[in-house]
Amino acid sequence: MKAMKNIPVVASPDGFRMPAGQERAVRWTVYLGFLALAIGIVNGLGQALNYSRVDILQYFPGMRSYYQGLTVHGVVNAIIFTFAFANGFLALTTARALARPLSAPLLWASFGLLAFGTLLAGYAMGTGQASVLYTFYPPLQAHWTFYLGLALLVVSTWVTAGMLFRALARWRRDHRGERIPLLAFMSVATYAMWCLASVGIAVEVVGLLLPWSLGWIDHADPLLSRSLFWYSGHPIVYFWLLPAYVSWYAMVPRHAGGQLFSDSLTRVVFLMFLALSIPTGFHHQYTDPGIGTGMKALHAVLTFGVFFPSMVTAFSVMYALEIGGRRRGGKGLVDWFFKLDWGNPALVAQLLAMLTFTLGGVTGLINASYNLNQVIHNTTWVPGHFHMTVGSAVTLSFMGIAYWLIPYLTGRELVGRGMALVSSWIYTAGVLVMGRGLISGGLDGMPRRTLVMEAPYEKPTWELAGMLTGFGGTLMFVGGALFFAVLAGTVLFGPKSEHPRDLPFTTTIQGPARDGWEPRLDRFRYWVVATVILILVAYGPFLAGYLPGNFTSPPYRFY
Ligand code: HAS
Ligand code: CU1
Repeated sequence: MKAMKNIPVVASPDGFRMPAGQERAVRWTVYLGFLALAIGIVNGLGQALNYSRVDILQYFPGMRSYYQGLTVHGVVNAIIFTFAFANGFLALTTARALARPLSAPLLWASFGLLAFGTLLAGYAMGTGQASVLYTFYPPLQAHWTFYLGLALLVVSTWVTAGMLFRALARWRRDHRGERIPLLAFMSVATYAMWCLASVGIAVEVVGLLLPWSLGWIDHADPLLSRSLFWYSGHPIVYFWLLPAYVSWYAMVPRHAGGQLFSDSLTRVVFLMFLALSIPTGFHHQYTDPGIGTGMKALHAVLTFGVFFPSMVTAFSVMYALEIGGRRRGGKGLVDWFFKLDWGNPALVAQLLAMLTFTLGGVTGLINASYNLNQVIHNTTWVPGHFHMTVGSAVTLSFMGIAYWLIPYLTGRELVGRGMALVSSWIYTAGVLVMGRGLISGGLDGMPRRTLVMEAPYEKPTWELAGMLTGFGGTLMFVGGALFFAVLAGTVLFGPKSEHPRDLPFTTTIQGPARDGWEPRLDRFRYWVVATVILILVAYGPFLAGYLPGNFTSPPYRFY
């Protein structure tokens, strides 16, 4: 069975479409995500310009403070946009991969929860009653609608997860002994990871913060809340990233005219993310008192572990690209790279996403080092890092996906291909310039989450870093605006397309084996048990020593 040349990553490679009503739900979910991104990008401009001492936030309707803007920016970009995109995109990939419909009521339920959660959290943030940032650490307290909104956003991902798990279980019942189509495997593994990961934030929000904001509990426990938050807060970055990886593995090789190297290796990568994403949360809490040094060191080591599947991804994807480049006439060591189709907006956005992500990876390694972290923690280095990961690898990839997904979902052709290409380049240039500003400023002690314009302790050397941050952020905004022009143009004015349409999925060179050890990769149940054991090892000692907690902190509202 091995070494076959052209194995599709989906069942029924000759074509399948979701029923129109279900596709409509996916479309609206994706729209909601991009609407959130649009709001987030406008706020992002305000945040970046703050570093170059230009205050445009004062002109935003209803904007009372820097922290309100920063909260909106973080929540809509990092939570609403990413959740919506994952819910819509991975529902579509799962249905296509299994070649079976999902459930229209569940798709709409997930959309409805997302929309209602957005409204509730949006109300709290928009009226200035939740300027607690996207990490919402107590003892800062927000209006209860903020916490309830967040809870609903998480529940919407659970509804999607349940729907995907059910579809897979039914597919397996009808296809006994068959390997799960790779595209479905990746999509479901992503949600399996997130289901285990989101328990922390759910317990924190529903069990502690919501009752506290309603006055049912008088005091909060900051350390317990932070630990529950980061239990979910590290793996959440992979919930953002993995839909992009689904595209890099299953679709980008096709855009590039190449092929994916190995089915099994890809499955191993996703299983490593399942197992290793969660037991690493303390790398956000190296400076928190109350957590043992040994446990922090364990999380540091496991963080280096979860670095590994991304390294594998880098080499795997590069190989797929190289095949494409060589098929297009590329010769020698690097020529293939330039022979790639640099005129295809869907490909270019994702190639640029990969290039910036290499820097995101390098900075992540420095964050993860227990000792080096002391230098950069709570400085602008950290937003430097995450704009080269979620702010570009993920966002640019989702933009790239949109360039074929929106035409696929609307039956309209992409308008403004040139503008789409320019958008990606400008956005990337912006991320790199802003990243340079934030990273160097961070090394120089420039604090994150600070209105530097009003900081009395500013260092003269922050001037250049701040200018680069503001300038780069402006470029990102321009790139983003061009993206939205393309998106709106396509949805509203794109010419109706005649082509038969399918998802642009790739084939693998080494297909899935039916015998030997490889079919065991598909036994999610065992991998989930292994993951739970690892989580108990990583969090058990802390919780056993700390619970029932120290609920001593009164609420604070500084806004
Ligand atoms: Fe991180 C903080 C460690 C990845 C997001 N991270 C953050 C925060 C966010 C975030 C939002 O250990 C701030 C949270 C807050 O508000 O306080 N991060 C890591 C590590 C990784 C990592 C080790 N982070 C991400 C991803 C994110 C994300 C992904 C979003 C999507 N991060 C940390 C740590 C902190 C942290 C600490 C706490 C810092 C502190 O003190 O507060 C790794 O997963 C990175 C692995 C990445 C790679 C790169 C692989 C490259 C690929 C592209 C290949 C290119 C190709 C192109 C194929 C190994 C796959 C071919 C082209 C050619 C040129 C040929
Ligand atoms: Cu992390």
